Amino acid sequence: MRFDVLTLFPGMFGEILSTSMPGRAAASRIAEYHLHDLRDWTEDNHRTVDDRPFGGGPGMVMLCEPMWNAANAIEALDERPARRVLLTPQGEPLKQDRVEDLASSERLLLIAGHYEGIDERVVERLDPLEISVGDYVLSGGELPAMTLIDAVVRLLPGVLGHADSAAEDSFSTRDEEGRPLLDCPHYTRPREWRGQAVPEILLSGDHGAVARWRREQSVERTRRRRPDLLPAPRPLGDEHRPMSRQPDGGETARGEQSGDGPGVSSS
Ligand code: 9WO
Repeated sequence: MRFDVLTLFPGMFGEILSTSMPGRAAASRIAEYHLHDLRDWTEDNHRTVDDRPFGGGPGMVMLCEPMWNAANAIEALDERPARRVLLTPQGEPLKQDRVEDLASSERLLLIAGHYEGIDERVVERLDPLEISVGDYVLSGGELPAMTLIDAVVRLLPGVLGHADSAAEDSFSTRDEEGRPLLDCPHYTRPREWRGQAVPEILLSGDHGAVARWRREQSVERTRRRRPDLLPAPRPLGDEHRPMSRQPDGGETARGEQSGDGPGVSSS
């Protein structure tokens, strides 16, 4: 998979893309990274990439023309068509489903903006997928671009050391309905550390029981920490609403999660 990154700060990417999973992906030729300095597509002596905002206000806005010329020139470097992605706080919140979708592309062009923003006309003309990695403002889109690359390359076939650890971690763990769940807690040696023991069940050797415990931990953690990932709980005072029949003959209020209740769960 080919990644092109358009940025004012190509130097920010070196260590990240040459280390860990992104580094291994490049070393094994599963991914290639091409960094491009937006200033290379300026035409004036000062290599200007920004100007003052129409309508006034603080800060600077990135110019249309260098970004347009850069995107077109970069895309012409390889015949594979690139999916264009702009990293911006106004974008679609990045989720694992989108990461999986992007990992199926042959080529991505990631655009990292800077300053107070990018002239809207070039965004409209490039019509990129706009992606946000979280609801906070950074100084630029570079760290989000690296975040996206890291999330994508670890899904590429052949990059992982352990074949199924990508399929088992947070957001690859899913409930019966396919909704993402948080990961379960993990433990390694020693069995007791400064008075804290490892949960007994993990030492039991009963793989079925371990799988059930982990699933239950995932569901409980998700309920406590990220209830937004689960279906809406039944409103209070809703006890008398008609019940729908479950396949196992049990009853669950419509909209309530079909589970085994506290303490047990199916894996
Ligand atoms: C700056 C700013 C200053 C005052 C009031 C509002 C403001 N918005 C911005 C702003 O959005 N600046 C951006 C900086 C311009 C485009 C690149 N920058 C950026 C990308 N910051 N944060 C991101 C980002 C991208 C993806 N996911 C999370 C954050």
